[in-house]
Amino acid sequence: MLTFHSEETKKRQARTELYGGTLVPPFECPERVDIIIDRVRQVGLGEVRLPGTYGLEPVLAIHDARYIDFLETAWDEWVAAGLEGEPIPSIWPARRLRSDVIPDNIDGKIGYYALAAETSLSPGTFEAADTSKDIALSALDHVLHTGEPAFGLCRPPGHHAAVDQYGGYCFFNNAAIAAQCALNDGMQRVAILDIDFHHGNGTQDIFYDRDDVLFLSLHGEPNDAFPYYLGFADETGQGKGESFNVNYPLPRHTDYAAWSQALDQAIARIRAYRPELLIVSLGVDTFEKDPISFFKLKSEEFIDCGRRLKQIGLPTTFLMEGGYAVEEIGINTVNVLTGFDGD
Ligand code: OKP
Ligand code: ZN
Repeated sequence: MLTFHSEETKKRQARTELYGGTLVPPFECPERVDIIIDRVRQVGLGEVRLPGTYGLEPVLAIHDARYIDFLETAWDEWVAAGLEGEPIPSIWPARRLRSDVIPDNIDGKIGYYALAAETSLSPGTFEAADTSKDIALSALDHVLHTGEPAFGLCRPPGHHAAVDQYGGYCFFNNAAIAAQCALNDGMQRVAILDIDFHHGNGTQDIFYDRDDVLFLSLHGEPNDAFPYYLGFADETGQGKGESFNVNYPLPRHTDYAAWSQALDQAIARIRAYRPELLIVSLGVDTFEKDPISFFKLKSEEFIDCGRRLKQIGLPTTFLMEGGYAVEEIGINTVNVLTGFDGD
């Protein structure tokens, strides 16, 4: 399988993440891509290519123009305001406040556009997100042109990013951008299967009222896991989109036996939808040793996951999302891909 990768993703080098009341080095660190690409080469997964450049038009097809502009200029505005740390929101348009006005003040804008506080902005974040989207679209293009699978080693990840909100380490929703491009290219139905530990709230929200994208997510139950306020089983879509959103919330300590049962249900639903393309939001934070998650998947079990995905028999684009057990992230990610390739 082909991999799309760029060192430009490492332009995001935030120093801080707000975690447990202290500022720590971000779990979503640039070394993640080094370790994954090393493993891709070590096992001989296939050729590694640089992405093409697609510009902002495909981003504008999903995200709000003023949100994109905000991400591009936020760091400079923050510095111009004389602020010294990294931009972290400290107030939001929460319940009982107005969310129909966007402040001019950078502090207010950050709160307006952020959905969570762990994700500090930094110089280079916009450029890294722009490249991450290029990687996703390059992987998609390869799949559309050849029918062969491809892996987009995206960083930063995308599935928490909504139309006009960033957070959970995500800025541009790579999977949503890719799905929309496939539809614009003439496809009628695209399925996005999100197997990251966390619910793909951004992707769900973007396609919630549509029937041309089936979104399915296996994740830690919202009662107990980030992003907490979306991802329940009763969220099934609305209007035309009714029944085209499927959530599989799972409890703490879920092991591969239970997780793969939910995966099989998701696979059956995907087959019934008869999509022309499958996009896999590939997070490996379901791993037993992930530092911020609570499922119990073992390294070898990711191979079986890849095998099951192959069984669906669809042109498939894998896009990297989360995974924070950095030491094993290469093994676990590439295990899914080799399982799919059938070695
Ligand atoms: C991004 B992706 C856990 C705090 C979690 C944010 C997690 C973002 C995950 N105590 N904070 O879906 O892997
Ligand atoms: Zn995750």
